[in-house]
Amino acid sequence: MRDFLQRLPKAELHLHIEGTLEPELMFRLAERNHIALPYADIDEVTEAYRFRHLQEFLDLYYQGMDVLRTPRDFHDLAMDYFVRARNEGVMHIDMHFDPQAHMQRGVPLASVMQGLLSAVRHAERTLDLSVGLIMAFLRDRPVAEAAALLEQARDYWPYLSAVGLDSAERGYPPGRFADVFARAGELGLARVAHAGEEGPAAYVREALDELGVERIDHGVQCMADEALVERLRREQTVLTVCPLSNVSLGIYAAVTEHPLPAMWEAGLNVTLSSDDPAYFGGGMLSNHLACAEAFGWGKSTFLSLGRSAISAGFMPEARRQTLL
Ligand code: ES4
Ligand code: ZN
Repeated sequence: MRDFLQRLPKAELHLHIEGTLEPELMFRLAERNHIALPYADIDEVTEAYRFRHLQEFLDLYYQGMDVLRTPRDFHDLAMDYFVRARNEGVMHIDMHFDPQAHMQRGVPLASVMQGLLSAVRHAERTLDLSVGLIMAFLRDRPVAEAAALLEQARDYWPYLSAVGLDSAERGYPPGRFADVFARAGELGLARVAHAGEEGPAAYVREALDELGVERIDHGVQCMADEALVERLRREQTVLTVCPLSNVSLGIYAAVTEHPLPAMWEAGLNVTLSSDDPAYFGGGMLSNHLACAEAFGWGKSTFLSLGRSAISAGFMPEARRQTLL
Protein backbone atom coordinates (compact mmCIF):
# COMPACT_ATOMS: atom_id res chain seq x y z
CA MET A 1 0.00 0.00 0.00
CA ARG A 2 2.82 2.38 0.89
CA ASP A 3 4.37 1.92 -2.55
CA PHE A 4 1.03 2.43 -4.25
CA LEU A 5 0.28 5.59 -2.25
CA GLN A 6 3.73 7.00 -2.91
CA ARG A 7 3.43 6.37 -6.66
CA LEU A 8 -0.16 7.60 -6.89
CA PRO A 9 -0.14 10.99 -8.70
CA LYS A 10 -1.31 13.42 -6.05
CA ALA A 11 -2.35 17.07 -6.02
CA GLU A 12 -2.11 18.91 -2.72
CA LEU A 13 -4.71 21.68 -2.66
CA HIS A 14 -4.26 22.87 0.94
CA LEU A 15 -0.72 23.64 2.00
CA HIS A 16 0.69 26.66 3.84
CA ILE A 17 4.24 27.12 2.65
CA GLU A 18 5.22 28.68 5.99
CA GLY A 19 3.91 25.50 7.62
CA THR A 20 6.54 23.43 5.78
CA LEU A 21 9.39 25.01 7.77
CA GLU A 22 11.15 21.98 9.29
CA PRO A 23 13.13 22.54 12.52
CA GLU A 24 16.40 21.79 10.66
CA LEU A 25 15.80 24.63 8.20
CA MET A 26 14.57 26.91 11.02
CA PHE A 27 17.93 26.49 12.77
CA ARG A 28 19.87 26.97 9.53
CA LEU A 29 18.03 30.19 8.66
CA ALA A 30 18.29 31.49 12.24
CA GLU A 31 22.06 31.11 12.01
CA ARG A 32 22.26 32.66 8.55
CA ASN A 33 20.21 35.68 9.69
CA HIS A 34 21.74 35.96 13.19
CA ILE A 35 18.43 35.40 14.95
CA ALA A 36 18.15 33.87 18.44
CA LEU A 37 15.60 31.04 18.64
CA PRO A 38 13.61 30.18 21.79
CA TYR A 39 14.73 26.55 21.32
CA ALA A 40 18.13 25.03 22.25
CA ASP A 41 17.86 22.12 19.81
CA ILE A 42 15.51 20.21 17.54
CA ASP A 43 14.22 18.04 20.41
CA GLU A 44 12.97 21.17 22.17
CA VAL A 45 11.14 22.21 19.02
CA THR A 46 9.48 18.82 18.68
CA GLU A 47 8.56 18.96 22.36
CA ALA A 48 6.92 22.37 21.89
CA TYR A 49 4.79 21.12 18.96
CA ARG A 50 1.98 19.69 21.10
CA PHE A 51 -1.11 21.73 20.47
CA ARG A 52 -4.40 21.66 22.30
CA HIS A 53 -6.17 23.84 19.74
CA LEU A 54 -5.67 26.05 16.67
CA GLN A 55 -4.47 29.16 18.53
CA GLU A 56 -1.65 27.30 20.30
CA PHE A 57 -0.39 26.16 16.92
CA LEU A 58 -0.78 29.61 15.33
CA ASP A 59 1.32 31.21 18.08
CA LEU A 60 4.29 28.93 17.27
CA TYR A 61 3.66 29.09 13.52
CA TYR A 62 3.89 32.90 13.46
CA GLN A 63 6.92 32.77 15.76
CA GLY A 64 8.70 30.12 13.67
CA MET A 65 8.44 32.10 10.45
CA ASP A 66 10.42 34.97 11.98
CA VAL A 67 13.58 33.32 10.55
CA LEU A 68 12.28 34.10 7.03
CA ARG A 69 13.76 37.47 6.09
CA THR A 70 15.22 37.55 2.57
CA PRO A 71 14.03 36.40 -0.87
CA ARG A 72 16.59 33.60 -0.62
CA ASP A 73 15.00 32.37 2.65
CA PHE A 74 11.59 32.11 0.98
CA HIS A 75 13.14 30.42 -2.04
CA ASP A 76 14.90 27.83 0.15
CA LEU A 77 11.78 27.22 2.24
CA ALA A 78 9.64 26.50 -0.81
CA MET A 79 12.25 24.48 -2.74
CA ASP A 80 12.91 22.31 0.33
CA TYR A 81 9.24 21.40 0.46
CA PHE A 82 8.80 20.98 -3.28
CA VAL A 83 11.60 18.39 -3.35
CA ARG A 84 10.15 16.47 -0.39
CA ALA A 85 6.62 16.56 -1.81
CA ARG A 86 7.76 15.44 -5.26
CA ASN A 87 9.49 12.45 -3.65
CA GLU A 88 6.12 11.53 -2.14
CA GLY A 89 4.45 11.53 -5.56
CA VAL A 90 2.95 15.02 -5.35
CA MET A 91 2.62 16.42 -8.91
CA HIS A 92 0.79 19.66 -8.15
CA ILE A 93 0.54 22.00 -5.16
CA ASP A 94 -1.84 24.90 -4.57
CA MET A 95 0.22 26.80 -2.07
CA HIS A 96 -1.16 29.27 0.47
CA PHE A 97 1.16 32.00 1.69
CA ASP A 98 0.54 34.65 4.38
CA PRO A 99 1.97 38.05 3.30
CA GLN A 100 0.54 39.92 6.29
CA ALA A 101 2.44 37.68 8.70
CA HIS A 102 5.67 38.82 7.03
CA MET A 103 4.86 42.48 6.32
CA GLN A 104 3.77 42.95 9.92
CA ARG A 105 7.35 42.17 11.02
CA GLY A 106 8.98 44.39 8.42
CA VAL A 107 9.58 41.96 5.56
CA PRO A 108 8.51 43.62 2.29
CA LEU A 109 5.92 41.92 0.09
CA ALA A 110 8.48 42.04 -2.74
CA SER A 111 10.92 39.85 -0.76
CA VAL A 112 8.23 37.23 -0.13
CA MET A 113 7.09 37.23 -3.76
CA GLN A 114 10.56 37.22 -5.33
CA GLY A 115 11.61 34.22 -3.25
CA LEU A 116 8.42 32.22 -3.73
CA LEU A 117 8.12 32.99 -7.45
CA SER A 118 11.72 32.00 -8.13
CA ALA A 119 11.18 28.70 -6.29
CA VAL A 120 7.99 28.02 -8.25
CA ARG A 121 9.77 28.72 -11.56
CA HIS A 122 12.67 26.49 -10.53
CA ALA A 123 10.38 23.63 -9.45
CA GLU A 124 8.31 23.81 -12.62
CA ARG A 125 11.50 23.65 -14.72
CA THR A 126 13.40 20.98 -12.80
CA LEU A 127 10.91 18.83 -10.84
CA ASP A 128 7.90 18.26 -13.12
CA LEU A 129 5.82 19.88 -10.37
CA SER A 130 3.15 22.51 -11.03
CA VAL A 131 2.28 25.10 -8.38
CA GLY A 132 -0.69 27.43 -7.93
CA LEU A 133 -0.32 30.45 -5.64
CA ILE A 134 -3.05 31.33 -3.11
CA MET A 135 -2.52 34.66 -1.39
CA ALA A 136 -4.19 34.27 1.99
CA PHE A 137 -5.69 37.01 4.16
CA LEU A 138 -5.42 36.65 7.93
CA ARG A 139 -9.01 36.73 9.23
CA ASP A 140 -7.90 37.88 12.71
CA ARG A 141 -6.33 41.04 11.22
CA PRO A 142 -8.36 44.10 10.11
CA VAL A 143 -10.39 43.78 6.91
CA ALA A 144 -8.88 47.08 5.69
CA GLU A 145 -5.42 45.53 5.89
CA ALA A 146 -6.52 42.68 3.64
CA ALA A 147 -8.06 45.15 1.18
CA ALA A 148 -4.84 47.18 1.11
CA LEU A 149 -2.73 44.05 0.60
CA LEU A 150 -4.78 43.01 -2.42
CA GLU A 151 -4.16 46.42 -4.07
CA GLN A 152 -0.49 46.42 -3.04
CA ALA A 153 -0.06 43.06 -4.74
CA ARG A 154 -1.03 44.52 -8.14
CA ASP A 155 2.30 43.59 -9.78
CA TYR A 156 1.76 39.98 -8.73
CA TRP A 157 -1.90 39.55 -9.74
CA PRO A 158 -0.87 37.75 -12.94
CA TYR A 159 1.01 35.16 -10.88
CA LEU A 160 -1.80 34.44 -8.41
CA SER A 161 -4.35 31.69 -8.90
CA ALA A 162 -6.56 32.60 -5.97
CA VAL A 163 -7.04 34.41 -2.71
CA GLY A 164 -7.68 32.53 0.52
CA LEU A 165 -8.68 33.19 4.13
CA ASP A 166 -6.92 31.61 7.09
CA SER A 167 -5.69 32.02 10.71
CA ALA A 168 -7.85 32.04 13.86
CA GLU A 169 -11.41 31.10 12.93
CA ARG A 170 -13.73 31.33 15.97
CA GLY A 171 -15.14 34.83 16.38
CA TYR A 172 -14.00 35.84 12.88
CA PRO A 173 -16.89 35.04 10.51
CA PRO A 174 -15.88 35.00 6.83
CA GLY A 175 -18.60 37.43 5.70
CA ARG A 176 -16.56 40.38 7.02
CA PHE A 177 -14.28 39.89 4.00
CA ALA A 178 -17.08 39.97 1.40
CA ASP A 179 -15.87 43.21 -0.27
CA VAL A 180 -12.24 42.04 -0.48
CA PHE A 181 -13.30 38.75 -2.02
CA ALA A 182 -15.65 40.52 -4.45
CA ARG A 183 -12.71 42.65 -5.61
CA ALA A 184 -10.56 39.52 -6.03
CA GLY A 185 -13.34 38.01 -8.14
CA GLU A 186 -13.40 41.14 -10.35
CA LEU A 187 -9.67 40.68 -10.87
CA GLY A 188 -10.33 37.18 -12.19
CA LEU A 189 -8.89 35.41 -9.17
CA ALA A 190 -10.39 32.20 -7.82
CA ARG A 191 -11.49 32.27 -4.18
CA VAL A 192 -11.09 29.73 -1.38
CA ALA A 193 -11.48 30.04 2.39
CA HIS A 194 -10.82 28.05 5.54
CA ALA A 195 -14.20 27.38 7.14
CA GLY A 196 -15.58 24.78 9.50
CA GLU A 197 -12.17 23.79 10.85
CA GLU A 198 -12.71 24.84 14.49
CA GLY A 199 -15.51 27.24 13.67
CA PRO A 200 -19.17 26.31 13.12
CA ALA A 201 -20.88 24.87 10.02
CA ALA A 202 -22.56 28.28 9.58
CA TYR A 203 -19.16 29.71 8.57
CA VAL A 204 -19.01 27.22 5.69
CA ARG A 205 -22.35 28.43 4.38
CA GLU A 206 -21.30 32.05 4.88
CA ALA A 207 -18.05 31.51 2.93
CA LEU A 208 -20.04 30.03 0.02
CA ASP A 209 -22.78 32.67 0.03
CA GLU A 210 -20.88 35.84 0.93
CA LEU A 211 -17.34 35.21 -0.36
CA GLY A 212 -18.24 33.21 -3.46
CA VAL A 213 -15.58 30.61 -2.77
CA GLU A 214 -15.25 27.61 -5.04
CA ARG A 215 -13.47 25.43 -2.48
CA ILE A 216 -13.67 25.12 1.29
CA ASP A 217 -10.48 24.44 3.22
CA HIS A 218 -11.22 21.88 5.96
CA GLY A 219 -15.03 22.11 6.15
CA VAL A 220 -15.19 19.11 8.49
CA GLN A 221 -17.70 20.83 10.81
CA CYS A 222 -20.29 20.70 8.00
CA MET A 223 -21.17 17.24 9.29
CA ALA A 224 -23.14 18.89 12.13
CA ASP A 225 -25.59 20.39 9.58
CA GLU A 226 -27.56 17.97 7.41
CA ALA A 227 -28.89 20.59 5.01
CA LEU A 228 -25.39 21.94 4.44
CA VAL A 229 -24.05 18.44 3.75
CA GLU A 230 -26.81 17.97 1.18
CA ARG A 231 -25.91 21.27 -0.48
CA LEU A 232 -22.18 20.50 -0.56
CA ARG A 233 -22.98 17.11 -2.07
CA ARG A 234 -25.33 18.57 -4.69
CA GLU A 235 -22.89 21.31 -5.68
CA GLN A 236 -19.87 18.96 -5.37
CA THR A 237 -17.93 21.70 -3.58
CA VAL A 238 -14.34 20.61 -3.12
CA LEU A 239 -13.35 20.21 0.54
CA THR A 240 -9.61 20.13 1.24
CA VAL A 241 -9.47 17.89 4.29
CA CYS A 242 -6.32 17.50 6.41
CA PRO A 243 -6.69 14.57 8.82
CA LEU A 244 -3.32 14.78 10.61
CA SER A 245 -3.80 18.54 11.04
CA ASN A 246 -7.23 18.06 12.61
CA VAL A 247 -5.88 15.46 15.04
CA SER A 248 -2.81 17.58 15.91
CA LEU A 249 -5.08 20.51 16.77
CA GLY A 250 -7.34 18.41 18.99
CA ILE A 251 -10.40 18.63 16.74
CA TYR A 252 -10.50 14.82 16.79
CA ALA A 253 -8.79 12.58 19.33
CA ALA A 254 -7.40 10.22 16.67
CA VAL A 255 -7.58 9.64 12.92
CA THR A 256 -9.97 6.75 13.67
CA GLU A 257 -12.40 9.39 15.06
CA HIS A 258 -12.17 11.59 11.95
CA PRO A 259 -15.38 12.07 9.92
CA LEU A 260 -13.64 11.50 6.55
CA PRO A 261 -15.29 8.09 6.00
CA ALA A 262 -18.71 9.61 6.76
CA MET A 263 -17.97 12.52 4.43
CA TRP A 264 -16.98 10.10 1.69
CA GLU A 265 -20.10 7.97 2.28
CA ALA A 266 -22.24 11.13 2.10
CA GLY A 267 -20.95 11.76 -1.43
CA LEU A 268 -18.97 14.88 -0.57
CA ASN A 269 -16.15 15.95 -2.92
CA VAL A 270 -13.32 15.41 -0.43
CA THR A 271 -9.60 15.68 -1.15
CA LEU A 272 -6.58 15.01 1.10
CA SER A 273 -3.90 17.56 2.04
CA SER A 274 -1.30 18.08 4.75
CA ASP A 275 -1.95 21.76 5.74
CA ASP A 276 1.28 22.42 7.76
CA PRO A 277 3.38 19.26 7.40
CA ALA A 278 6.32 20.45 9.54
CA TYR A 279 3.99 21.01 12.49
CA PHE A 280 1.42 18.22 12.15
CA GLY A 281 3.51 15.07 11.82
CA GLY A 282 3.99 14.61 8.12
CA GLY A 283 3.21 15.39 4.52
CA MET A 284 0.94 13.94 1.87
CA LEU A 285 2.24 10.38 2.14
CA SER A 286 1.81 10.31 5.93
CA ASN A 287 -1.73 11.64 5.60
CA HIS A 288 -2.60 8.99 3.01
CA LEU A 289 -1.02 6.21 5.08
CA ALA A 290 -2.90 7.36 8.19
CA CYS A 291 -6.19 7.14 6.28
CA ALA A 292 -5.34 3.71 4.85
CA GLU A 293 -4.61 2.43 8.32
CA ALA A 294 -7.46 4.10 10.21
CA PHE A 295 -10.23 3.63 7.62
CA GLY A 296 -9.08 0.53 5.77
CA TRP A 297 -9.52 2.35 2.47
CA GLY A 298 -8.42 0.44 -0.64
CA LYS A 299 -6.66 1.56 -3.78
CA SER A 300 -9.82 2.56 -5.64
CA THR A 301 -10.75 5.10 -2.94
CA PHE A 302 -7.34 6.74 -3.07
CA LEU A 303 -7.37 6.75 -6.89
CA SER A 304 -10.70 8.53 -6.79
CA LEU A 305 -9.55 11.06 -4.16
CA GLY A 306 -6.40 11.71 -6.19
CA ARG A 307 -8.43 12.36 -9.34
CA SER A 308 -10.76 14.72 -7.48
CA ALA A 309 -7.80 16.82 -6.35
CA ILE A 310 -6.16 16.86 -9.78
CA SER A 311 -9.51 17.86 -11.32
CA ALA A 312 -9.83 20.83 -8.95
CA GLY A 313 -6.21 22.09 -8.84
CA PHE A 314 -5.31 25.53 -10.17
CA MET A 315 -3.28 24.39 -13.19
CA PRO A 316 -3.38 24.75 -16.97
CA GLU A 317 -5.75 22.27 -18.67
CA ALA A 318 -2.86 20.73 -20.64
CA ARG A 319 -1.08 19.96 -17.39
CA ARG A 320 -4.26 18.49 -15.89
CA GLN A 321 -4.61 16.13 -18.86
CA THR A 322 -1.12 14.75 -18.28
CA LEU A 323 -1.99 13.98 -14.64
CA LEU A 324 -5.50 12.50 -15.03
C1 ES4 B 1 -3.54 27.10 9.47
CL1 ES4 B 1 -4.29 24.66 10.34
C2 ES4 B 1 -4.57 26.32 9.97
N1 ES4 B 1 -5.77 26.85 10.21
C3 ES4 B 1 -5.97 28.14 9.97
N2 ES4 B 1 -5.03 28.95 9.50
C4 ES4 B 1 -3.82 28.43 9.25
N3 ES4 B 1 -2.70 29.00 8.78
C5 ES4 B 1 -1.75 28.06 8.73
N4 ES4 B 1 -2.24 26.90 9.15
ZN1 ZN C 1 -4.91 25.48 6.41
